Amino acid sequence: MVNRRILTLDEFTIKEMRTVPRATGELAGLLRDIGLAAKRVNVEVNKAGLVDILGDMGSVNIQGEEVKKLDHYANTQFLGVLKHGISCAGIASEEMEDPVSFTDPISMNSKYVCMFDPLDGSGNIDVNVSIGTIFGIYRRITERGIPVRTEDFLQPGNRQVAAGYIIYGSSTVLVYATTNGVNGFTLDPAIGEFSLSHPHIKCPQSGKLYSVNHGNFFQFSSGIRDYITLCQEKGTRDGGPYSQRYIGSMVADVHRNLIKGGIFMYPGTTERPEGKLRLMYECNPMAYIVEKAGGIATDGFQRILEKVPESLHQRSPLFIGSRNMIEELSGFLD
Ligand code: AHM
Ligand code: MG
Repeated sequence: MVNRRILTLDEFTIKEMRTVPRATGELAGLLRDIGLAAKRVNVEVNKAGLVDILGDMGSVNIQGEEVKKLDHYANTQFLGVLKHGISCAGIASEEMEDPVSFTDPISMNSKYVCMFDPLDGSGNIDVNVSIGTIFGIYRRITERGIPVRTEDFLQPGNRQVAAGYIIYGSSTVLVYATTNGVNGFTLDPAIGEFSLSHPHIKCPQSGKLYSVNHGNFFQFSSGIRDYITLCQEKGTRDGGPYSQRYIGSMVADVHRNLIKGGIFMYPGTTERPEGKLRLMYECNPMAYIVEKAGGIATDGFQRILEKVPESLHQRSPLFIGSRNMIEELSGFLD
């Protein structure tokens, strides 16, 4: 007997698109392709300890960081699946210096481009800790029928039409947001389908979790240090100290805080005034998702989604999470 209470990712996206007048189904197709690539990456992540895919690939990416094998694999999967799909005109990725535009006639006629962090939290690959993929989808600016160009990718985050992430953790979860809201799907390994498990995700207005790399404490501004101290000393309006949780995979930290309520911070440091996270591949998609769930994302001065990007690989400080917590933090940032 088929369990018809289960709604798969494909069924859900198609159903959702049907509510949009004049929708062509391209976005649903693109999300399906991303889900397919994620399933392939998931298989490799799960057997990473068995085959010799672990460890450093040796090369150094354009951020000056070592590329691990699985990062490379994930990048190749997303690139390959979207290139051969029919709903994407090109992708930009944290792992590639330049965006790739797809030049076959079908792809050139597609209206969307995609930004990817193919495997976030790569430092955790070797040690069996949750890692994830982050993506943001934009409508191209150039007319259809020609290869996409840099300006199609270099758009502010508020131009995203959808964004999402996949977490390869104790279970594999895909969460995506559109103007209609945020929904989460858990991969059912028995049937190989992402099934709706977290409908209408809303970020609690307050929480009791704060996530930050404490090792950088003395490199933060005095305002941030004071806020962290408040979290530890007397907690908040609600009373009681917060609990500190920091996985080191931003996608997993933000996912937990999105569900339970909390704040994630990666501020600028004296060594890295712009912080570590990439605006286009990490901050913008997560900001879009959290805002659609009712939370806030800021760089300390302005909304992440309003930042006008100057380059594809630029970094940005990030403060993201429950509304009341970010509002409380902003008193310390002034
Ligand atoms: P990555 O994309 O190379 O994995 O780096 C981003 C990761 C985030 O997921 C995480 O929050 C952060 O780096 C951890 O950095 P740090 O070790 O400085 O706290
Ligand atoms: Mg990353």
